[in-house]
Amino acid sequence: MKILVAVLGIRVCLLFPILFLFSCSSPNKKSTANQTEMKENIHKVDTVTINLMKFNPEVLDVTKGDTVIWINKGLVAHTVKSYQPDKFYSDTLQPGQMWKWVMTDSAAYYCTIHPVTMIGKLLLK
Ligand SMILES: [Cu+2]
Repeated sequence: MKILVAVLGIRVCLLFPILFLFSCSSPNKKSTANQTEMKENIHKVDTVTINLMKFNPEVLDVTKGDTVIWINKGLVAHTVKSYQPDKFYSDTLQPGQMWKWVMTDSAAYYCTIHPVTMIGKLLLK
């Protein structure tokens, strides 16, 4: 009888580490999958400040799916319009207002109110 109990005890002792290994390996796989999923779903938010009659930065590197927010911190109204027709065109941004666009492609743009001096570029990486 004592031998039987000892054998059972050894089996139980061996069983727990095996169960522990299985329980640990499963979440690790899930975690790796989640991290990959998160990387695909995370997009940056970039800001272009409009001030002193300029877009700052004038040239911005972006990744497809990134959101670009233009914030008018100047004293007068501005717009954000792509040179390429029908790509994007903000409403008039009064001082303090902002406008955003989700990037799908590279684009050069300008302010329709100050087209000579206010020019910017978004370069898709
Ligand atoms: Cu302007």
